[in-house]
Amino acid sequence: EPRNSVVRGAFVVVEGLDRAGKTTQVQRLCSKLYALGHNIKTLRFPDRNSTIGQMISSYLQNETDMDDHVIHLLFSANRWEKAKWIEETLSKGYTIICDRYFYSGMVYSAAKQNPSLSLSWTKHPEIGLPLPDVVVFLDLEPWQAEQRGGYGEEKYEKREMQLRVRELFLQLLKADDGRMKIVNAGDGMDAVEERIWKEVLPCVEAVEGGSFGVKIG
Ligand code: 2DT
Repeated sequence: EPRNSVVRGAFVVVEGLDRAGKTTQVQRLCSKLYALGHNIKTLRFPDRNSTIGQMISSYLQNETDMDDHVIHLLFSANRWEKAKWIEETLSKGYTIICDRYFYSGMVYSAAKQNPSLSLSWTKHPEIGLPLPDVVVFLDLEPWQAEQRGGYGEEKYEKREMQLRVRELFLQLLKADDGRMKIVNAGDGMDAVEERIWKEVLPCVEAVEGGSFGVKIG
């Protein structure tokens, strides 16, 4: 059970390109926070367990084709399925560490260069979702990602796509209000872990101690 002194949990999002080490870093971050006595829940998007998540998974594995707008809205719906759970969990005092969120949703869809699917269009279905307190963007140059063993078989794991995704993440970062932190993920796991920790811990402590978030506007 969460500690009584916690006003609400913090909502922490980890974003980045494929092969940036998100999964490992999310695990390390969780165990460090847990060891300090924080109550932690994890989440990842897409959440492939729901019916919508299974449709997304089938799309990513090139088993089904869908219109670019349709798959975009399914990714968004997959977050809306969890929105209430996120709010309730935070208000119970759990800090949530989330592997990808609507930032991925925006940039991966906009990177397709569909003329009727601009970066600003992609944001609309996300408006009203719980807003993260801090977003760590694990930045990696695509050539570094490729040195880490090449990409997998899924839909977006191609160099051209990854280059555009990175540019769009950097564009979001420029327009951001300060909650998005860029972390160089090109070095060893331990160095990256330390950089993430420096960004996340102060935020978790501040939120658990009494500052409140708002919704995506
Ligand atoms: P993983 O490899 O992390 O499972 O991601 N994606 C993800 C989108 O296109 N839109 C989204 O809203 C989200 C959350 C990024 C699978 C792929 O799905 C992409 C990579």
